[in-house]
Amino acid sequence: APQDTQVPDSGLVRVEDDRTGMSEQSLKRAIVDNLHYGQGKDNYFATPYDYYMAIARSMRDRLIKRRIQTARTHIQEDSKVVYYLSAEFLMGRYTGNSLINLGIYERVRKVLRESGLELDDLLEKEHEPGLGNGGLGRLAACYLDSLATLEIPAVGYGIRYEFGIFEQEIRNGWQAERPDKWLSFGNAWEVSLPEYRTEVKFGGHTESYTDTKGRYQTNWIPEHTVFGIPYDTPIPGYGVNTVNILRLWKAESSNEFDLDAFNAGDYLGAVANKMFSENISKVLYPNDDTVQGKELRLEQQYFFVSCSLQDIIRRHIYHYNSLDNLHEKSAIQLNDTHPSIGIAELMRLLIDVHQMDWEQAWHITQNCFAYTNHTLLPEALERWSVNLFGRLLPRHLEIIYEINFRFLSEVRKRYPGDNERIARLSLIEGEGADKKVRMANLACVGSRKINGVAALHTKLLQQDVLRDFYELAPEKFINKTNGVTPRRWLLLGNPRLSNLITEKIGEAWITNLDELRKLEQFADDPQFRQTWREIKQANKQDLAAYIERKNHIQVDTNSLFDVQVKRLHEYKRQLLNVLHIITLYNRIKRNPNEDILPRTFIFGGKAAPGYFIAKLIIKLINSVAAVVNDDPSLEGRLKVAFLSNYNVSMSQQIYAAAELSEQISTAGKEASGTGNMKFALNGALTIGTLDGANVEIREEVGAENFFLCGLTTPEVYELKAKGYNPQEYYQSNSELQEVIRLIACGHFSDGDSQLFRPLLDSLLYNDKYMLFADYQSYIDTQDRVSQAYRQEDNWTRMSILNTARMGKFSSDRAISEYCKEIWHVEPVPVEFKEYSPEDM
Ligand code: CRA
Repeated sequence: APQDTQVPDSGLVRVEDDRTGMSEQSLKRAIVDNLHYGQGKDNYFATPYDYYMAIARSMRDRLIKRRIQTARTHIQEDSKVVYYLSAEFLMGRYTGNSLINLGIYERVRKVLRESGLELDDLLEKEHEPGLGNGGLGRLAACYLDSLATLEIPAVGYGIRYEFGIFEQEIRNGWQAERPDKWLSFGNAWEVSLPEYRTEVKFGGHTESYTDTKGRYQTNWIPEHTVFGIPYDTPIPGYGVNTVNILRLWKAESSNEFDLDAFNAGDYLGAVANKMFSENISKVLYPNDDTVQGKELRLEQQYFFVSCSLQDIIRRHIYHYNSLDNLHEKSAIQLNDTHPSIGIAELMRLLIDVHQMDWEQAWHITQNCFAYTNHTLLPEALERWSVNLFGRLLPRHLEIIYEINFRFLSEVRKRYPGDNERIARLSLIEGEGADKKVRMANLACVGSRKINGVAALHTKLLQQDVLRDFYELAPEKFINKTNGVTPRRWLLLGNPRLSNLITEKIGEAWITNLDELRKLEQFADDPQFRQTWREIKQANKQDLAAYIERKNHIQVDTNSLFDVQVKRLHEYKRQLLNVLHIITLYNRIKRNPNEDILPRTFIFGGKAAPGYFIAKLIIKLINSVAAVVNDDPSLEGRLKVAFLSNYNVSMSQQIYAAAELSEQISTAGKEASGTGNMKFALNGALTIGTLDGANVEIREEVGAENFFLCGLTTPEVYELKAKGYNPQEYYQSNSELQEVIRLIACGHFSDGDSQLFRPLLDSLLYNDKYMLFADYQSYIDTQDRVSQAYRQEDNWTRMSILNTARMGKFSSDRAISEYCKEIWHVEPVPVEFKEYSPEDM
């Protein structure tokens, strides 16, 4: 277990200590108290879940006290606040993280153990809040942790989906989806604030009129109105008193039952509004890096953005009694284009509701917003049909046309006659019936800063996807390489390694990850290497036990743990990994005595339910596993394990046990990746392409400590330009042919030669992601990996150096850069005040 930081234990227990105290006795009393009065149970009736709830509530009490003091401090100091708008927050379990950030994990563990209870087991009773798909949502969660730790006033705004990312089951090798009913046993962490509910309008039409001061005004007469109810979850910083909040909106009907409709005999019509409203926050769209242009999705986006902006404005007016300085006191970050409707919504609120003139409103808007782009994939660019948009948000469409008119007038002055450029920059694409609103263009025009998420990604944005905007306003563009929080991804997820590190270099690394450099001095120390290996070995044993328990596969803990966990997507090339597995299989079949390094191939990840090819790749992995794992002639040298329902909690265990990290996307496709950082931080070596943040990871850890493979981005572009033909690679590579033929003949599908045909056809005749072009390089590099793994001492040295050199990839570094260069906000320290009679 992780070690505690210095938290005073006075030993005193007073009544109020039940909710704030940090001593062993206070914590014990708090848990009992919450068991009794929160769960209504005593130790005779309580289930492990009841104990979990009591622990969670006890932590929540401690955080709420600090939250109140944080909020007061921010107001007293007139602090500028960061508002992080994101359709996804993939938070993972809260309770372990709160114990860690409060610095009392060990103490609570000890207290429970005295009563025969095991903290780690109880924490597993928490249903993981999975309100995100993958990297983008998890990044938002890491950033909230860093914002609080750096004592920055901040609020995360999003949607309280009733169903988060679906639960994945593997049935007969195929992915099946089950709804994620994460709220069904209650949520100990949230507090609802119905008194701050906001009203959101949809549909209808607009009417113009001239007001009493002779000003031209517009009125929006909606078809529906919906309430947004905020639910707050406290977000504690590590080792500080700052507790920020994540505020998620739930949609509720503003008109539960339409009596007129009911009396007219229209029973279903009477509840239609209720159904429309409650649908909005019902379910997370399960697509990662692709859009599903559904009306409900736009409703979700507008719903949470409108609630959040109204909330920001309400708080601002309450404090300053004016909106003139809104942009001086708020920085609003758009996490991709999902919340970019906020630009039109803030204009509407300022102009229509708060009667500001256009120029001032536009100045404030442009200075509030900044936009992070997360992808170069064309299928992920959001474009809403003007028809649908105008039906749902008639007033916003007018505002967008006005923004566009003014913007394009400026562009015309700069580039007279360059009509193609003007068409590319326009917020509206196309003509006539299939006109589209381009959300990325709206985000660029309405923001003061635009950033990509890794150096290569930002460069490609400037050269490619957002080139015209870059040429127009290069000063807006900035890179912010992603980062991950060392609290969850090392301290909480890998207690054995954390303890060793702290023992050697002290605990400063927890909030200053560059400190890990001090481990370099032990990289050649045989004793240290030995301990380092033993820790990895112990983590591998834990994971092996998990795999056996959950997936019923026995794996050899002396084999190389070769891991690819991430969403299933063709560009991430899980299929290339499979081609390598089959290559090794063929080598052993050809020559049973061939000296092959034993490997365990671990996969995990969900496929979007409508993404057929991705689901077929899962089926292939499981089919290869079924053949390979049971073949006695392999003598256990190859094992394949697809771990079902990969999520944040599972990933913590996986990173701690991984030895080889697969980061093999086609160069130029993965914007950054963040799993790559978590693996290396936990001492796994990377096999990867020069893509996303891999480029910078390799720079930091040193080329000699990184297994590079595949084409570079310029090579990919070049090959594409001259006409890529997978056949050229296929015809000249006999080992590759053998692999493809084995799949084709039905070897992994009980003789069914049709099952995997779609995968093979796409490789042989199109191969959009150039697997064949990178096949040989990947195989050669994997062979080098196998050799290197056999040099145990040198492998350990490389592993230590990877961890030691990961400082740059802390989300604390990323967030400090955002603070200085984008948001212009400063830390606001918060004091912790004990109870006093004046509190009444
Ligand atoms: N799918 C990128 O693909 C990146 C994260 C976070 C992604 C990842 O390479 O690490 O964002 N993009 O920046 C995305 O969601 C809409 O685009 C991702 O998570």
